[in-house]
Amino acid sequence: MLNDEVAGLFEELAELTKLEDLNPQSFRARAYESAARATRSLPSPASEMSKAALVAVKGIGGSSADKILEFVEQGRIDKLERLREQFSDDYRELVRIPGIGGKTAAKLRSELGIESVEALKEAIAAEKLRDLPGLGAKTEEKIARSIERLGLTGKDRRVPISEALPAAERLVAELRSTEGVQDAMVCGSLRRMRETIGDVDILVSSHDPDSLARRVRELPAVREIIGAGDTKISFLTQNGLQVDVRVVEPGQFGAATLYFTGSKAHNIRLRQIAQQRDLLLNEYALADAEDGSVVAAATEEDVYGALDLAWIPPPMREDDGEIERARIGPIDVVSLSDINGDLHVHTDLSGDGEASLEEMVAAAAGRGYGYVAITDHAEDLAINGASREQMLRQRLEIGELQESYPDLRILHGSELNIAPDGGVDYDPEFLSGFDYTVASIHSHFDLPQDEQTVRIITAMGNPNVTAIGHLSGRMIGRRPGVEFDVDAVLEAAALTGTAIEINGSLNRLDAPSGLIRKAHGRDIYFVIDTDAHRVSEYDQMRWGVLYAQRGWLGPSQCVNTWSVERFLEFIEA
Ligand code: DGT
Ligand code: CA
Ligand code: CA
Ligand code: ZN
Repeated sequence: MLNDEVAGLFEELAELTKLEDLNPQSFRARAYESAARATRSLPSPASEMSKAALVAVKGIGGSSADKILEFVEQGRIDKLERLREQFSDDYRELVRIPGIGGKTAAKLRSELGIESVEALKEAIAAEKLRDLPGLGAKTEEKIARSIERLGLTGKDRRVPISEALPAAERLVAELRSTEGVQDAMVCGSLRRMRETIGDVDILVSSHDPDSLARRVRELPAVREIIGAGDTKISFLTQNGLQVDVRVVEPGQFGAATLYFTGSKAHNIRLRQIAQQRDLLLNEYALADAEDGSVVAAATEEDVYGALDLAWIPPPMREDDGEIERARIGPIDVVSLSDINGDLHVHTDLSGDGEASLEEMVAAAAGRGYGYVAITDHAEDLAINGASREQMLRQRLEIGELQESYPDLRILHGSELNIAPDGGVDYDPEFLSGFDYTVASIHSHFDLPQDEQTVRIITAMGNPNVTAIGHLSGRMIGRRPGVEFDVDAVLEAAALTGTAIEINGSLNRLDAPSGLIRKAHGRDIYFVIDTDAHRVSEYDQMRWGVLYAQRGWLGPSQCVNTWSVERFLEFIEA
């Protein structure tokens, strides 16, 4: 717990240092980022380690070690407190708007006194930005559009899932290890894998709900209590996340998680179905409307079952046809245990990759996968791309490694860059030497919609492109995706047999679920990838799978659930 908490503080330090240095590539910020990763995977609690032991860990330097010790001893890091004062939450939100970097934000603050998105919107309405040196009317319009597309508006602000989910999972783990707790679970929009969330909902079961609710107040993650009743408590975390925790008796846990997972529209439909059967459904139970006797309450399966419905995976609960589907029988969506390989994996041959080829391959084998594709960045990507010579050398290394892994098929691939005209790196002959390629958009996000559509379709038509990576290129909460004609792109995927990636990184979750759903039941194939740049990121498969469920993806349309033989036939074709 402590290590995660300290890691979170280092991440925040990195974010704020970029603002202080007016440089997103700030060297000091990078040092904090590696300290965050290193701290998260320390073998023992940081409080039990000496400074010497901390510094000996790769990624932790002397000054980071001092900060860890400072936090262990004093419960705070001075430098962080100072930066928090200098850069308010509102100001930090400002910098998340595409088109506004640290430098522009600093200019807005010094020239116009703008410190929040609200103030920025007012200044745009008054056309004040266009007169600032280096900005102009075009930039002003672009920023206005970004704000609109991101839906960033004051108190309605929604938090990107990448900020909320890891923090919520840590809270749940902490609650589970609290005395008197039987079970704890993330509910609400987060369990439904919405891209952004309003607040975090957590459900806890305990035989003594009242005293437990009191104990929740004392969790270290709690910064400020904003409301508390007998069995409910709402608070803000140290990172400003709003959390509702509710405690129920274990016998009510299923009815309660069902209710608080929502969506509201899904709940309303369930309640109507219950009413038609003279039953009452609320957060405590499904009960007989007349005598109040409980029909089902302990598990979600019980409640759905009593309504003659199959259990519905949470990401599907949006009242978008899932209830009709659940009447027919069990719902066959992809699950983590179906996954047989990861096809978008980087090594340290990519400038931004951290683990060696050996480490990434060993970890894939450790997961019991039947296949893995090593896909380092291709040469056109500035700084991070690998040259032809490096790629050929890697191919030889893979050939040698393969001998040690008889049960894991190691594919030599590459992540290609889709140019504005739809072309990709290298030449056709060199490309045909790869077993597998995933082509992605890494630049020119602002082209008009029809150009983006042609761009993507052209890449799909390339016989050397197996899959399209993170299709929209969005960074949730930070950058909207490219605009393209979804129907035309799906049509091209069907015609060319090019797979569409579902990228499991919480910053991306891309292709968007609406597009996945549109492909449901058609001859269009998806591949759920992690885009791992380090060993721990193989875990992102879990999120990719849950997000795919939001698009109703079944294993038959997900190529990396297939056997090695069937999968190899697919990429050959
Ligand atoms: P959010 O927080 O805006 O991202 O979205 P949710 O879905 O997490 O909504 P939230 O936190 O207001 O409430 C959590 C769940 O509680 C919601 O998904 C369904 C349930 N719920 C809340 N209010 C109502 C209500 O008025 N009626 C019903 N049937 N369910 C509700
Ligand atoms: Ca919520
Ligand atoms: Ca809530
Ligand atoms: Zn990648």
